[in-house]
Amino acid sequence: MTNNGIFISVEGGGMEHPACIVEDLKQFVVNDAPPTVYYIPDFISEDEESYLQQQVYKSPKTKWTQLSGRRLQNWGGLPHPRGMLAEKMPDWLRTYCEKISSLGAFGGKTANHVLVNEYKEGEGIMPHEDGPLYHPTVTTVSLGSHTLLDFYAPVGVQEGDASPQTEENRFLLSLLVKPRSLLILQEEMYRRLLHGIRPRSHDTLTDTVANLSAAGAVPGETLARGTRVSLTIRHVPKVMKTTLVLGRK
Ligand SMILES: O=C(O)CCC(=O)C(=O)O
Repeated sequence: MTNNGIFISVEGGGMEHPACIVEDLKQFVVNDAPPTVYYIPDFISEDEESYLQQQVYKSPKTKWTQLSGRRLQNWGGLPHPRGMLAEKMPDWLRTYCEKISSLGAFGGKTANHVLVNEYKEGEGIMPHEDGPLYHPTVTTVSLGSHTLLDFYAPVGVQEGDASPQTEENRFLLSLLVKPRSLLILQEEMYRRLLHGIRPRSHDTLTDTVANLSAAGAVPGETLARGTRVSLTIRHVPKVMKTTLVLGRK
């Protein structure tokens, strides 16, 4: 069981997973957002959160890549159009890949890729799409701090609307993701909209936050950001088959 009472069974390798989101998760759909967002507060316990933070910070320094506005660790291999050269997932992440896959998040497949992002207070990520290398579902476990994830319409033809397509004009909604929550994005939220995190140190909540009540927040509230670590857990369908040639002839 998770903290939230969702039944999850985790066994050894090669287990079967449901081909679509399990019935128990439907209560967590965010109805005020386009299809489909599941926001599950307290998906992990405080002990699990501390354990995961410890594992992230005890990973070798060489696992970190510093980018402008955040740093990240890549686990499972580098996704590539010709196929990902898969790397062994460490046990501390494999447990959560299995747990989330057992909710039916990846069409019956098992997550095989995790990006760990660390954002210090005031950092963020530019609006972007996750693209076609992944099964069209992104699942995110948040550790340490909340953030606001912002969603934007793609740049494109806007019939009958001549207003400039600035980021501000394309902004549609935000989601409040609190520490220990699990967020699942599918369909239009994954395939069409862009997502990003504004580089802020505080968030004042308004009714543009589609999951305010589900996240236990009220309009007008101001939340101070701390260091947030996110585990972005996905499935990369195309994996390269490699032949290991040992020794010389
Ligand atoms: O940290 C997050 O929740 C978002 C991460 C993200 O968008 C990405 O890694 O592509």
